[in-house]
Amino acid sequence: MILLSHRGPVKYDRDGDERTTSRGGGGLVTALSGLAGHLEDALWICAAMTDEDRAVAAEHDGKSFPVEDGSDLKVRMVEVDPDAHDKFYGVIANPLLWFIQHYLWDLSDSPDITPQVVDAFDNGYVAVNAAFADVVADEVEARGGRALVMTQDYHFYLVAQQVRDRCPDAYLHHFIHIPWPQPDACRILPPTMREKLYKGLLGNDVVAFHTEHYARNFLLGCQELLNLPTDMDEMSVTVGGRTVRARWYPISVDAAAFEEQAGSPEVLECEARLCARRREYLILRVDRADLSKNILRGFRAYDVLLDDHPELREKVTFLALLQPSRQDVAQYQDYLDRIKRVVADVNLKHGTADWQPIDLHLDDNMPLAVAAYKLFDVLVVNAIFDGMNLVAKEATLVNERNGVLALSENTGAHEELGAFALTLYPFDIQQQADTLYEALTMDVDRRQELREACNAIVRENDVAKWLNQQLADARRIREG
Ligand code: GDG
Repeated sequence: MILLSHRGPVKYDRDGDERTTSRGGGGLVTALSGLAGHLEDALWICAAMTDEDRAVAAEHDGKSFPVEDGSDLKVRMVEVDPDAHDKFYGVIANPLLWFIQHYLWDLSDSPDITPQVVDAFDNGYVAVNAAFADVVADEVEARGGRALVMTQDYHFYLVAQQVRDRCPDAYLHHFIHIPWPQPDACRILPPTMREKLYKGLLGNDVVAFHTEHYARNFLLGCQELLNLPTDMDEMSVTVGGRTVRARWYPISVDAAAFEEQAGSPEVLECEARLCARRREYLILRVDRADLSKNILRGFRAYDVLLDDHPELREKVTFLALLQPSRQDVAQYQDYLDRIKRVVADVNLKHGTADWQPIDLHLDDNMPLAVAAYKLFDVLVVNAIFDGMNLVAKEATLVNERNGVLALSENTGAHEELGAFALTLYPFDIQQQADTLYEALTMDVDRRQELREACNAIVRENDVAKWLNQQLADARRIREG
């Protein structure tokens, strides 16, 4: 098996004379890392992100090497021309594609498809995808041309078609971790660009998503934008005499590993600190500081909650653990500033000498996040759109206070957990404030019932099932 994703399972850095190793960030790496090590002869291809990654890659002549974590996993870090990478990543993947797929553009004003964007597409996205497709095809050929390739996410929509041209017997599977939007959203891109992206993906045997809804949107796009014959019962599309299937596999977490982490000394230490300063109620959110996560409206809803229910003052804290993200993209820098401003406003308006209504942390601190998962009374996940949202699943697994999940209807997780959560409508501020109040004041038996139901679903549909179902389908389809 060959895995391809932009970020890999390890990241190398340098601390003085020492080389340091850390796990790559983000939900995708979290989900895949635990699993890939169990697969025999798995190779994970990724981009060399840091100077030290590039040094490690050079030490191995750009070839694969074992990850020193006791598993069988090998990694191949691919060095990309920095200028092409900036265009690929900073102009096209984030923000252009990310914004289209999460419906984030304010279309009266942006995006402008300028010659610079076209250049970034041709000399960034297309070029970087071609470089990775070459590496993947080399590795497939080294395995006799019949490997299983599992490509991840929105960075690599063009890889499959190029690999297929060189390796027609490979089995190509692409999992997309973010929403697939309705066809009209893709009309932001000129036909040349959007057709290239769709056709690239159609080089796969299976294009996979978190939910059936995204899979349908993809097939509708094939129908409406490319005029291809689709079968909505079989969930497939015919292209160049081949059948390409759209499938859905809800991603999840490694329940056992996560519970173990929840009992680690680092987490227990953070937990003690949080307990020492907790008020009666704890509202929590844990997110990358990403525009899709709807952080500003979450704070505005909390402001309304405090206006409507003065009896909650000094009794509740909104703990917001946000990891700064994509600071090379202007919209994300601006978003962080806006977050800080709205937090300052709410704290100034409602705070007292010894009570800060919002406790904002802007850093990368996974032990603190896990400790907070154990302690919340209400978890807020009010994303504008979110492919799945692993935070909702992780928190459900380890919470010890019958905490209530307040979950946006526009997350993939809502398809599985929505029946046992309080649904948030992410643009409706009053509804979110009212729902927070409902969650905070819900009787304990009902809270326990909901938490146990969510917990059972996450345990049943864990990340091993996510991967095994994809592998089983691959076997079935291959054997035909
Ligand atoms: C994308 C899609 C989809 C939390 N605090 C820290 C930290 N975390 C971890 C969480 C969780 C992950 O980050 C976030 O995962 P999400 O799924 O919530 O969100 P995205 O990063 O946007 O992930 C998403 C996912 O891919 C998988 O397919 O569910 O819809 O957008 O695991 O525990 N990680 C680190 N430091 C922290 O402080 N390193």
